[in-house]
Amino acid sequence: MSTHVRKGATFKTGQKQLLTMSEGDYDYLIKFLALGDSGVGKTSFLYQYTDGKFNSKFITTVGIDFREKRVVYKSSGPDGVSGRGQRIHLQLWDTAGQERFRSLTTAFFRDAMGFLLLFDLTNEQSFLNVRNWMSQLQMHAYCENPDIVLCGNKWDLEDQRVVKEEEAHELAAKYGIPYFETSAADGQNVAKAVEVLLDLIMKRMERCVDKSWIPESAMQSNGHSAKQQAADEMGTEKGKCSC
Ligand SMILES: Nc1nc2c(ncn2[C@@H]2O[C@H](COP(=O)(O)OP(=O)(O)OP(=O)(O)O)[C@@H](O)[C@H]2O)c(=O)[nH]1
Ligand SMILES: [Mg+2]
Repeated sequence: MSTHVRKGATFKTGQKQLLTMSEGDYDYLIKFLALGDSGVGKTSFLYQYTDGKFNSKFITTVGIDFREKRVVYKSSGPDGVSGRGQRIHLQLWDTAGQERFRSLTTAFFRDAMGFLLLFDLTNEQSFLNVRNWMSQLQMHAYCENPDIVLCGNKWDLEDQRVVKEEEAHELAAKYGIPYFETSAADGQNVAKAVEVLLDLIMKRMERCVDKSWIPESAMQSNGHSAKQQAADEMGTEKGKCSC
């Protein structure tokens, strides 16, 4: 049985669309969102990922912004062999870390499929606040256990580092999420963190579709496949996504 629904299917949360398999020149549109305290490097991280550039000047984000990038995702099958590449259009939402924008930025959490949660390795408070950001995610994301990658950023500032690698790994393990030490300045692990998040999303999607257990032959009613319908229904109520 194929693990992919056909183009045109959507995964929704309420009325919002998280992921679209489009008829355009890409197969999937996927929305990620970067969050974390002000100054941890969210804007710099995304700028490094999309443009391979870094700006040392701090221009705080006002409200919300986004960047885009096209990538090709190759899933590996059960035998470890890569399948056909999927063309992914990544929409990367960049939120303001400042408290005064909180109600605006959390309103965008529901629209995102995956999250890059950043803290600053040179700032203890930003690490302590990871717990608060996790609670915010549980409250406002499309389900209670969304896919998240934790990033300890500013890895290049070795002499100013105050957060130990082990304690960051422990915290990530407690939440059951991957952890990477990143640098928006030199690019260390930036692409890797995004790739791992994308992999989690694609695997979640395949599990969601597989869960409908509907054979291809039973599809195609009224222009909508039963499998697609099942996929649409997966995320319609917050917290109900079991995949
Ligand atoms: N050395 C170093 N500096 C960094 C790194 N990432 C960000 N910075 C610097 O840290 C400052 C804040 O970075 P931003 O990317 O603007 O932080 P932000 O998280 O987007 O902040 P808000 O928009 O206020 O939420 C800037 O001066 C960046 O140049 C990094 O990995 N290494
Ligand atoms: Mg910013």
